[in-house]
Amino acid sequence: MEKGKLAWKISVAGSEGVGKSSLISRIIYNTDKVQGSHRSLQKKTLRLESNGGTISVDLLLQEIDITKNEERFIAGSNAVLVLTDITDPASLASADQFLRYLESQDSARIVKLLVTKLDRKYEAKFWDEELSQVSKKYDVDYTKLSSRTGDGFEPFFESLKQELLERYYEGKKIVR
Ligand SMILES: Nc1nc2c(ncn2[C@@H]2O[C@H](COP(=O)(O)OP(=O)(O)O)[C@@H](O)[C@H]2O)c(=O)[nH]1
Ligand SMILES: [Mg+2]
Repeated sequence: MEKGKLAWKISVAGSEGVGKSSLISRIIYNTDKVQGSHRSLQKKTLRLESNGGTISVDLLLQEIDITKNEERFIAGSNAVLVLTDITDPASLASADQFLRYLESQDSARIVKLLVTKLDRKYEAKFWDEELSQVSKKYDVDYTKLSSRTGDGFEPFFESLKQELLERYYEGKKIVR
């Protein structure tokens, strides 16, 4: 039986308008209606089943505008979600630059590329060809989702939680 209280910091990064606030609302409130302010740290408490016990984890979510020199705030993040808006090619260029910056940091944190506004796929300015190039270049997975409709969100969030949990156990060197 496992007990304990953990806190994982998750940075949601991207250029302005990519959907950072909407994704945080989807994670916390299961809606895309934005409730927090830009720089506030928002919290969601999760109860995760693991090793036959339950662990309580506080997710601390913070928004980072990568075009406004806010990179330093990613310090201490367990995961960084880099967002790019499927309708905005400039946001992919910004994401690419930011992924290069993260790579140069050589940290053990989880990094994911998230392609937002999937509900607007008919207005897409890039698709798998461009995305897989970026994904290969920085060795990060990408997921397409919509914070508006929730499409693609649940499987992504489930696997992120599992990966965070695995990193936690690796860190603690607990053999499973
Ligand atoms: N259609 C659609 N619009 C979205 C989605 N996510 C965000 N938006 C819209 O994009 C705009 C910017 O979103 P916001 O979350 O404030 O972006 P931020 O500047 O990165 O925090 C707002 O008008 C949102 O309603 C989505 O999944 N689908
Ligand atoms: Mg915002």
